[in-house]
Amino acid sequence: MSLKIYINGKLLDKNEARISVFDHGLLYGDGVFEGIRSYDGLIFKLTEHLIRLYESAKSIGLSIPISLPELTQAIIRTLKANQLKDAYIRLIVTRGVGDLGLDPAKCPNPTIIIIADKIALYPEEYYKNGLELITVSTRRNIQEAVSPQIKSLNYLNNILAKIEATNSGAMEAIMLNRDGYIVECSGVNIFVIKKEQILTPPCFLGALKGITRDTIIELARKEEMEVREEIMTRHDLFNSDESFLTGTAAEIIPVVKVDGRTIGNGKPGKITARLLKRFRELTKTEGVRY
Ligand code: PXG
Repeated sequence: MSLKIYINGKLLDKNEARISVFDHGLLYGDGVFEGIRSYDGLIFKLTEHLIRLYESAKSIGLSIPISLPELTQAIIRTLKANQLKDAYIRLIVTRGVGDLGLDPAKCPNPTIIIIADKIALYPEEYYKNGLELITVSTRRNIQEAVSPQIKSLNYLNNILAKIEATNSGAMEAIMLNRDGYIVECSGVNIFVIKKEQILTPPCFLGALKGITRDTIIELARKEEMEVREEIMTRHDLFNSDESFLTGTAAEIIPVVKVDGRTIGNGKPGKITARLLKRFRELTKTEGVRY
């Protein structure tokens, strides 16, 4: 069975699912997106993802033509049409078709796309052995240009960071803000554990307010652990006891090396493992059923 893709209310075969070359999503990266996961028939943190999508859209002056409940139904329809229980859901809203020219007023109808596919899991060895990170020279977008809170279709900032990391043989890139403080990686948030305190960079420095990040903060506080948003430099990371990355697709991945410095004892830490366990328990019980 060929994958069915939702475009503006229609479910189309993967081979027939096409958008115009005049769509401003393509011409200018003018649009927004979300990446959502479902676990065994439960969509995890769906409302949180949708709220973030509507907020990204509002920020770029894009009015999503259907309501949040309607979009929820469209997602469920797409998941059911593809008989997917464990899925990665890619939601895209572009400015729509216009002519050659930046003016978004030329695009009366936004394009809504929902791709729901099997989730490509990260190799298990990352969770078991941890990842190596490298600091890259590409700085995170500055808020005065395009807010890092907008999940826009222009992800070049993050892609450039990812390319730098790959060229240096690392899986992920640490991105600093223009002042040299740690903010996040190319598509995941970062946490540092020092003396049993769980620390993560505050969003105002330039990190996306990740939904997995928020979930981990909540889980850790429920476990009576101390969690704080903290302004950190590479020095703080080098001298941490544990570190891990969070994101919808990645969940929680331990970090064992940063710029050649071993973190803790070079093995994934105990607190990281405990949080991953709690997180996986939560994904089994919480979510929108379909
Ligand atoms: N930082 C950035 C810059 C992101 O785009 C995260 C952190 C993690 O946030 P969540 O809410 O997922 O915990 C993201 C997340 C994709 C894709 O292909 C999605 C992201 C990043 C890279 C690729 O869908 N989003």
